[in-house]
Amino acid sequence: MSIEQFNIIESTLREGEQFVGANFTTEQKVQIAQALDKFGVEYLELTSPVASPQSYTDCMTIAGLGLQARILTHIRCNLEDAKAAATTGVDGIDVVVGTSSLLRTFSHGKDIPWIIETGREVIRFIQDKGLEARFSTEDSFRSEREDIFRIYEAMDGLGIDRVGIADTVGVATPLDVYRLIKELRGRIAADIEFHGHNDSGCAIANAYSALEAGATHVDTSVLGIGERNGITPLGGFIARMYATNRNLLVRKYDLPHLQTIDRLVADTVGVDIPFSNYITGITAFTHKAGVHAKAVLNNPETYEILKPQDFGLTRYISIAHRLTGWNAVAARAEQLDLHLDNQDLKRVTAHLKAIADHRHLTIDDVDSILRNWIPCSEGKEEPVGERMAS
Ligand code: HCA
Ligand code: CU
Repeated sequence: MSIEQFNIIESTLREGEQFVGANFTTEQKVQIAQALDKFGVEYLELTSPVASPQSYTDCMTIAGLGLQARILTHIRCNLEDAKAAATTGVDGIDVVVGTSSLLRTFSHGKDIPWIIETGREVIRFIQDKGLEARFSTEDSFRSEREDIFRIYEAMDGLGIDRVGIADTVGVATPLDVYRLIKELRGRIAADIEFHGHNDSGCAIANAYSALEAGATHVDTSVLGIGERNGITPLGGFIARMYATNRNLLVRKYDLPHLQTIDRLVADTVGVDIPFSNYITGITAFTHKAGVHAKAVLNNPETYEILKPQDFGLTRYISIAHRLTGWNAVAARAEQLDLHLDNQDLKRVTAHLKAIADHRHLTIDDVDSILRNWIPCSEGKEEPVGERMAS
């Protein structure tokens, strides 16, 4: 399957609820689900209905909204959990079990034959209910390869819809992900999902690598929220796919809606959108150095792989600093409808740089200096420079 067939499994309402600041009310969950559905993600994953009474009713509420996205819930490898999940009206059930020796020893205490036998029972139950079934091995990258292949092959033998590879602790590199998924792709027929944590900063690259190796589904959450520092962020993943092929890979999503979604989730969980956030961070489309500013003014593609207007955003060229250049200052003068010739623009730029070496300069300072600049042509001989602000 080619990379453009990928699906997003948006897990803000499951993994994201495991973020320390997340305590969603039903109304907030509905709002987030609707916003993500408007954006166009293919799936929404919800917290297990057995987590709490509200979690159960929230699954029913969201499954009953009539959204375009398919609704999944996430359970342990356990028939009782599956029975509860099957009564909520969701379209599918994601089953997860720890397969690393650490988790087998210190979490559930079960061995691989137990996992396969119980997994089969749970998946058959889900299939009998006519629901989409997925089976995932938690901490896949610290599990024995042969163990997880045995598990996936057993599940594939049941005709399961999808299996999941989870980098639960964010330890994998893009090459690790590529190799594991490539090998799995050669062994099974089911779709393959990738879920990657971001502890070492590889979550987006790993998700991309998973798709290159033949994965079909990628888990994301808004702003990447989740356990610890979270998982592949929706916006960053979209930026990655856009940068690869904007027309082929992200046209299916409502890109300008991303800023509303990031803002909504940031406000809901009580954090700011980081300045460095993909696409929606305050500096994502800000250019500073004179050399950059000049080139971007001539052709934005020189320093932008993402077009801000595709996301309903605008670029900003910062000029109030010592690295400024006269082309950027010229653009500002034009915005202010001031007519200064190149010689004046160069002089005023030199003046701005000299000031910025001594004190903090603001855009208001720059505007005022530009407005009060006495053009050379008005002066008698040599540069007259800045007029006293009245
Ligand atoms: C969890 C762990 C999980 C599961 C991922 C998956 C992980 O249950 O909190 O179901 O594929 O990171 O392993 O989020
Ligand atoms: Cu996770």
